[in-house]
Amino acid sequence: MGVIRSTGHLPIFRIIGCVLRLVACATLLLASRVSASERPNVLLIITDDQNDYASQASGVEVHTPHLDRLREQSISFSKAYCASPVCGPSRASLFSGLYPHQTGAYLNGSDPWLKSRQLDVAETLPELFRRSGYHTWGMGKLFHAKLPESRAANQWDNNARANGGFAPFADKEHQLAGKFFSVQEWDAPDEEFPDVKSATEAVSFLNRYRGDKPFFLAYGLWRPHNPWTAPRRFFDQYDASKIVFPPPGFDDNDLADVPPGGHVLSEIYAARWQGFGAANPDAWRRIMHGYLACTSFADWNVGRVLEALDRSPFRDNTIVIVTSDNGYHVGEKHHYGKSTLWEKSARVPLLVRLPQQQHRGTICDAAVGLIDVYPTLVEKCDLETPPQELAGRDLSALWNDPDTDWEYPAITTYGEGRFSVRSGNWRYIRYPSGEEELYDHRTDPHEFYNLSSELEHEDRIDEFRKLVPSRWQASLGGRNG
Ligand SMILES: [Ca+2]
Ligand SMILES: [Ca+2]
Repeated sequence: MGVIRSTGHLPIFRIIGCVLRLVACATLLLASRVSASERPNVLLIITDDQNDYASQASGVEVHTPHLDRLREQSISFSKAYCASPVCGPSRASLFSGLYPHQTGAYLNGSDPWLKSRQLDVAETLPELFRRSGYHTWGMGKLFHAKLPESRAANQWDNNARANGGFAPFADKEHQLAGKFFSVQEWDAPDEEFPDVKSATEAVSFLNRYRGDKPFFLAYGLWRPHNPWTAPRRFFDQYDASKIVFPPPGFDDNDLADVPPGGHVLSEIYAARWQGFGAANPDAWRRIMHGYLACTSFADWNVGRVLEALDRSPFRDNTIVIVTSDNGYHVGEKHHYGKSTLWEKSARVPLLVRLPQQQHRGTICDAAVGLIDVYPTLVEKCDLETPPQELAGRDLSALWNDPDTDWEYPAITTYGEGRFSVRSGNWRYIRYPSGEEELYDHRTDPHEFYNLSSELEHEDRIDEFRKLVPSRWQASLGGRNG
């Protein structure tokens, strides 16, 4: 009988077992769904040619209230650097997680996504987000380079390449102001600017998107890139006679200790700027006024999108990243433009606001790169593994533990063999001829004093030389500037 009872009970145990397993499965399934739905949204905002004037130590007064507010809510990287000091290559690096010396994309006009073998097999950030189950939405100046048709068509769910005509390029009539190098107050409606139109679209997306998938939203601005045209009210925020001038990073005799390789870069835009009359202090001051007005105009556009995010249901589960593709000289080192290996071209704003503003107000002084954005997003958003081996590192170690030893140098290159690195308190530069520069940022934040020939720094320079890549991918071509 005992056997019969026991056989009689077995089905009950089995049923209980089955139920328990079902409950466990359902719990796991639910948990995985919760975890998938808890993956954060991402709002990536990229301004264009925005240098470090808005940082507190710059000595330049610039009105960026939205960036200032975001800084209070974010982890702020005080030493963030682009991988390349011009638009196309910097963005190729940001969106691929590969350095220019790995892809050959050194110069603007190099068509990196059409020509580079490495980029051909790499996944872009939006491609990876999409493959990982995100809704991808892009608008404005993002890649600044053509992608193969099939890739362009498949990485943004909003078909950004066609939407509004501003992605990846602003078309000529929307760049505003006939001359590319000009300063002009604009009295027509705001909506004539591509940055405003793109921001309006981004605001509309945030207002209406209620999809099941988390989103990756990328908004690329054209400003403060020239032409320095902005609605008049942004010019009016500055009293032209009170603008700090010349800018604090200017020294009349600065280039005397710069080797010829540095002069070559500093002269890239010389002809254009002589045409503008920048050697005339009044014209130069006018350029500064235009650049500051456009920086404030960019900030206003960024603010519109941030405010829309904060009014939306996504406020507390979105990672916000605001940065720029490269910095800009407004006369510093006798240079008007980018394309150099100095701090003014290489340094960019980088703010990361985490969901629920975790670690808000943290200032991180480690030298980091835009190269680190890709791997950081892979980790934070639990993305699939991309096919390319990422060159950067997940930045979250820095906000999880501010005392982390961050021994990774922030590399900026411009052309084969032209190398620059920020590490600790130092900037080291090496040109293909072997000419070098070394600056001590503890005492020389504007890089006035080239210490590379001083014997006491020999060992340090030896260490920096070891960071120069042993292999440089052949250049894909393009143009300087
Ligand atoms: Ca740029
Ligand atoms: Ca100097």
